[in-house]
Amino acid sequence: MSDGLSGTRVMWMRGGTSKGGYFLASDLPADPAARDEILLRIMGSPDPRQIDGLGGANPLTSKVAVVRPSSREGIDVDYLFLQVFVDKPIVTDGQNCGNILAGVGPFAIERGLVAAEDGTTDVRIFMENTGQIATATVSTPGRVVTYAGDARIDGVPGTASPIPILFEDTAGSSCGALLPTGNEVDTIAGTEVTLIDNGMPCVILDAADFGLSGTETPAELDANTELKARLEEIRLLAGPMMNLGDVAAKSVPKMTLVSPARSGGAISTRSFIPHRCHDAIGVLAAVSVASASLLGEGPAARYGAVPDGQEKSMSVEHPTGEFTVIARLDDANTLLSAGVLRTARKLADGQAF
Ligand code: NQM
Repeated sequence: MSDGLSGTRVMWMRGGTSKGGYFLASDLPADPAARDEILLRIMGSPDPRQIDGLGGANPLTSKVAVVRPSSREGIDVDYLFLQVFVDKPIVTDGQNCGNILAGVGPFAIERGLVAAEDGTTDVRIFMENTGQIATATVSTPGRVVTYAGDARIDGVPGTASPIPILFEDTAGSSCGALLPTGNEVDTIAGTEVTLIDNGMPCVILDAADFGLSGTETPAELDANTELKARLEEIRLLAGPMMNLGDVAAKSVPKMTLVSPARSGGAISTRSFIPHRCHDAIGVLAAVSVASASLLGEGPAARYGAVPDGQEKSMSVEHPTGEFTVIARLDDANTLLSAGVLRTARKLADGQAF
């Protein structure tokens, strides 16, 4: 364990379309305040450029996974996700992250927490932020983790080894219920929204209600100060309605504008996380948007082109491509599980200061 000044062991990884530091819990102080102080210093926060640290000056590249062996029955490792704010001295465990999750399996095997099989290795992960379980399948030919492969995910150049992830029982992960207000549609500050949590608390909004087509680039949306002010007004009101309390200093709920799919998918999105527009969309945010499309009414139901059958392949379009969610439903159309494909890559392994 480190005091941070003498160096802290870390593996830097890309997980899906995010990037960050992966730590063994035993390599960090147990006290959260001491831990967060080290993480802020390693990332270079607070500073919009994170010039004095390893963070990439974007919420998507200022992320941390803390991993420990699990004492839970049938679970290999426990994973705590921490968002290190870029420009504020805040480290929060108030949300989960399905992209950083993609690196947890390879990291756990590389650090010797999970024994690799020859071929592929299933890693059962307890997600501490939400108390839920995911199973990630890691390529391990010859019992060694391989990052090279043929899988392609939008938002990441090139190809890498596939990491399929299966989520079960994600409904109400942070809000206590899939629809925390009990309604498919609520009206906040005069705008119709769906408040939903199927792994990530999301406010689903109709892009048209903001005078937008939904095809704007993240840069265009980020420059739209009037839009941002309206979204934040709605977000602050939505927080308590979603059982999240005061969300002024929290990274949830995410604000997701939806519009009709343009490239043959189920729906098109622009997702704010929550103050900056995502270049793609978060994993569990995509699962939550897909779930909102399955409802009877609301902005996502309005536009969602939902395929038939109990197993639905739902392509959620985003600024840099699409994200396919394989949704498995029961006879009552309740989502039983969601499958996603991610990749990850080890970037560096050593000591951070
Ligand atoms: O929704 C960004 C990401 C995420 C979170 C964010 C994520 C998820 O793209 O599961 O993956 O919403 O801050 O990494």
